[in-house]
Formats: sequence, structure tokens, C-alpha cells
Amino acid sequence: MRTENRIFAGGARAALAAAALAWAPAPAGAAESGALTITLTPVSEFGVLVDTASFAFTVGVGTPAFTSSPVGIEIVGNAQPVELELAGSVTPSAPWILDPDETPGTDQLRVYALFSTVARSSRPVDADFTGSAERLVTSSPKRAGARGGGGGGFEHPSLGADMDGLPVGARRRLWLRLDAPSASTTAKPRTLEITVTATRDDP
Ligand SMILES: [Ca+2]
Repeated sequence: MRTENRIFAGGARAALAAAALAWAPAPAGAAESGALTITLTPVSEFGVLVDTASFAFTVGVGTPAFTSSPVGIEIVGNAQPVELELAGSVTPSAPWILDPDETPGTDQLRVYALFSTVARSSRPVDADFTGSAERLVTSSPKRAGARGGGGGGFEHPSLGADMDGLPVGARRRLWLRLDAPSASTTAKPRTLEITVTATRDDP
């Protein structure tokens, strides 16, 4: 006789599948045994909350502007560890671009990002932002912390925020520095959108 049952427990958060049970009459005097294999597949939910929707900046050509207050970030869900990625986009885009390097250029908007612990209430100093193209937000998603640790990304040793392998409930502060293009061929307003994405590295 062969039976198969499929049991769902815990609603959408967990699915439990019970494998087939095999049964046959045992010969007289023989031991009876059976095997049951249960496969558990966790349903992962993970994400990130961003506590600030928008800032307004007036940037002077050739001068930097900083976030007046940091952006709060919190890891939510039931799956960890989580990796964060940052990407940016400018609307309307042309003729501006997000500068991929630290060399100023016409129509090149440079956006630096750094994460700190929530204990930090003052913005990082100018020099903390500069000196590494790794801290530039570009149109391609970039990891906030280096995979497997070791610094890099949008981390800085003086800010104390490890951004690699974040647990649920982890909170950080995001600081931005915007360097306007050295010259602009447009005077019309631009909207910069920074996207924070939670991702996972499954072992
Ligand atoms: Ca450049």
C-alpha cells in the first residue's frame, strides 16, 4: 500500500511536505520498520525599510551638498543575512549622468554614499566620502558591504557600520554627498532617485 499526503502548515510562511510512506505486511517473527522523509522548505521574506522619502537640494555648480539629516535603514522580514545594494538614476537623465569616477566633468553628477551606525548623529567629514570610487552611487547596483566582509563598498572604518551579512532588525544610517557637475549644459531641475535593495546570498 502506498499513500501520499501533502500538509501545509503555518500558512504562507512555511510549507511542509510529507513524503510517501511505504508499508507491507512483515513475515511472521520479522521486525517491522518504515521510513518517513520530511522535506521542509522555508518561505523567505526579506526587505528593507527606508524612513525618508525625499530631500530637496539646490546644488551649485562645482560645489558639494550633503544630506541635512541621515536616512534611516532597517532590515525587515524573516530571512537573514541580507545584503544591501544601492543604485541611482537621474530624471530626466540627458544630458546629465551619474559620474562613475572622481574626475569632475560637464553634466557629471557625483553621488557619494556612506553608511554609519545609528549612534552617529553628525555627517561624515568631507574626506570620509572621497578617495574611493567604491563609494559612488551609479546606475548599476553596488553592494553596501563587501561580500564575506573585509570592508569596501559604502563602508568606512571610522563610521563603525559593518554592511555585510545584515541580520533582521539591523538599523543603519545612510549619508549622501552630492557633487554638482563642474559645468552644466542645462539649468532645469533634475530628480535623483536612490534605490536601496535587499538581496540574499544563500549558502
Ligand atoms: Ca567623471
